[in-house]
Amino acid sequence: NIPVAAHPLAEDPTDIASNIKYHAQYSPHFSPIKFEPEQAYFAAAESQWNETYLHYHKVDPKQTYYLSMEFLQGRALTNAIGNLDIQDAYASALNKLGHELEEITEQEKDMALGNGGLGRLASCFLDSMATLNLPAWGYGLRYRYGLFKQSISKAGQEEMAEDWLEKFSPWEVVRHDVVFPVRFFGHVEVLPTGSRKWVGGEVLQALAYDVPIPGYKTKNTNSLRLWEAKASAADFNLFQFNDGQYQTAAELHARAQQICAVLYPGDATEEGKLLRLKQQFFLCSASLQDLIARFKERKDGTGAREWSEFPTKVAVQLNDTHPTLAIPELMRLLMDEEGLGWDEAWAVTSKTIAYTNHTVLPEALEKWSLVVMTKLLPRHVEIIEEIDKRFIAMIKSTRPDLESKISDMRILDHNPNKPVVRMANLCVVSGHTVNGVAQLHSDILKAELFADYVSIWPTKFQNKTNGITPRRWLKFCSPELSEIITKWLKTDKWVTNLDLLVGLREFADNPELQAEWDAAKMANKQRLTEYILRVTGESIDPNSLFDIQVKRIHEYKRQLLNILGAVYRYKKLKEMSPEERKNTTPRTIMIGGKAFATYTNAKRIVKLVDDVGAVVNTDPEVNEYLKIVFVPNYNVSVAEVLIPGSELSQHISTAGMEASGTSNMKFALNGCLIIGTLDGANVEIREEVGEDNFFLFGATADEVPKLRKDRENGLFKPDPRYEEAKQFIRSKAFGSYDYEPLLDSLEGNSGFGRGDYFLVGHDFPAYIDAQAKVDEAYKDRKRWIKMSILSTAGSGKFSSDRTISQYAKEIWNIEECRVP
Ligand code: 26R
Repeated sequence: NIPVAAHPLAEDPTDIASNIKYHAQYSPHFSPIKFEPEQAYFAAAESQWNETYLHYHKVDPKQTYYLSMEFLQGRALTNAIGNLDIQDAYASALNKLGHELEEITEQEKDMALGNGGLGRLASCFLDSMATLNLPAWGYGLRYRYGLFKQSISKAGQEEMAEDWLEKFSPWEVVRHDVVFPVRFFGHVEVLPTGSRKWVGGEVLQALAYDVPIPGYKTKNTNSLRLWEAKASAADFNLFQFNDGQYQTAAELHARAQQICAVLYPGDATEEGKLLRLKQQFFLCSASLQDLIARFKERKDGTGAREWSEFPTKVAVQLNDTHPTLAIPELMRLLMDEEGLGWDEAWAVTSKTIAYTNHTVLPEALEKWSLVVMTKLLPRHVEIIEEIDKRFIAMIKSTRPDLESKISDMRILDHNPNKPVVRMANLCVVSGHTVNGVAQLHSDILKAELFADYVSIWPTKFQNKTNGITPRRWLKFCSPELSEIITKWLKTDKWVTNLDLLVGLREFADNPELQAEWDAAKMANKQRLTEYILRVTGESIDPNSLFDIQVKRIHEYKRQLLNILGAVYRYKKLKEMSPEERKNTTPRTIMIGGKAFATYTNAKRIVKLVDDVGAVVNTDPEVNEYLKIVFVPNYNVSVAEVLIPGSELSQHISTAGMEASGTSNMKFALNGCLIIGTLDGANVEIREEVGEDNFFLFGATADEVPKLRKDRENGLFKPDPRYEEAKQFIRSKAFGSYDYEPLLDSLEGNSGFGRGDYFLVGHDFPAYIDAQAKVDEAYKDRKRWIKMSILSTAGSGKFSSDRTISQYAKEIWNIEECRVP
């Protein structure tokens, strides 16, 4: 008896239900019987989305464009209805139609167009931009296949393509009228006027797909614009076709398809590298053409605007060096297409572009072969060479003291064997602002990586400590805890003003709050227990301490330290009498994360975790006290189950190597205590939650270089407990897989090893001691719950709303533009 009709912006359950019925029947992409609740939401929200666009168009505020090769959006439905604050109405609408909200949300595939921290940060930023009513859009690529799906077999990690578009995504709209040409290869021609023009080569079309980014309880709905590559119909030459040259005609189409086929998988062959460079340029060129068109179209629509006005209307943020080609591409468009001179174009470009660095790992600092780049982008190489030349001239004339540093500081590295373009240098020289992503990281950038530039441009370098959206990462993923917080703070304003969480401190000892807190955490642990059973077949004990490390598998993140600690714990448990075991703190250690397919040591770590788990979990002597589980296919929606159910989480990278970390913030916000090193944002989290509520261990960033030297000079004395743990693995206690190469990487004298570059051996004893403190603290239930409450109470700083407000004020110079 529910009517079938469309109700824009429905809030009433019956209206929502009739919306859903309407779209199930009339939406073009589905057979009439197919049930599509997301479609119904979408149509309702579309009017707000259009209103936002029109409002920005009318007001013409300065707008930010966040250029990123990665966006890790995860699922959209819970977030969408939560932001409209219609969860309850929506759930009861679905009930009227015989469905459960949870079952419906589970249907949605994760939009995983990113690898890890950098991609998820971009998505949290979009959420905050919309919530803060900022005119700010994301630009990215619409990869046909996102991050691979991981499964664990006897052989270890296996990768499969993840087909997120399998049954079409209801969360995107194709804009057939938004298409820009993007050229590759070709050559540069000098026109009679003396100006230069890039011609020839192949021209592909960039087609826009828009994903709506709703703000929390605000009308503002921003856009994430994703580009897809197409060959134009004109290129599909009928004459060639008739000539039987089907191959030639179809080739461009095939090459177009390749560009957005897959998210870059990491290390790659020379061929793969060219494709990555094509992807990067494709994103930059399409996005810049689009935002320039918008700049011209706004105001009076005549296109007659002063170019000097451009930096007062447009801010472009580069998410790491991946979109660096935006710099020479903006220069090219301004000079070759719009007729500006070098100085004018340079003034506009350098006032528009800013760069965020996300890593100091040398292997992740992008360098592109000059030979490859010259073939693909001949005009851009000319421009880069000119920027380089002018930079060197500037140093020589104004800073002769830096003359000896020029070869390190310049953009081109003319190494005779392999000349390269250093993308980070190009960003630092060309951008108006460079920022790191946590205080320690920004300090390291200034003191080391970019030290020479700091003396030229002392005010160019900033810190913007990362943040996470409290909507997805608390309110929606842990409704139980959220309700308790709202009840005790007597307001739900913390959802958009996370600093209000400090108000919980005064109740941290209150037994009533503690009981409610405990119950909410237990409910989340129960949910996690069911999840683990479902995906691994392993039953874990919700009364044990839930200890989680989830992140990409990397040697610097030291999952190996975690598993060596677990092996040591297992060995000690085996040596105990049954009576002694009863006095220990039962633990469930969960480890999850994906390894790059070609990163062999990372894959060995995955295999080791799984092998150790297989032995420990089936050992009747100990498995009441210890379980070790590898959680397969870690992604955003898995994180939404793991993080609320966690009690201890591990952020144990070698100090100085993790730029920030962002899951550390999500765990802390969810009342999970951290065991960690003084690295990345851990430093600031510890400051905020209080040092009594953080299990600290390990060398500090400034100690690391000397420790490495000492190690090289044979001055490292391994702790016997460390030797014992490694020996236990070598004894084949966990199967016959060849762990020698992995264990050798920890030794100083091996062909495989880097002489324990990541200092696992040095930090091991301190780690074991810190873990013993965790065990003790957990035995005192009241104390633990209090620490958990204080962890949440101290997490206010880590809202991405705070981070984005700082970017808006201190880098972009943009203001809110609220849709009335
Ligand atoms: C160039 C290519 C090989 C490449 C290198 C590195 C592609 C992608 C990356 C990902 C890096 C840059 C990344 O994800 N960095 C992470 O950024 C997070 C958000 O700022 C930080 O929290 C995290 O510490 C950092 O590792």
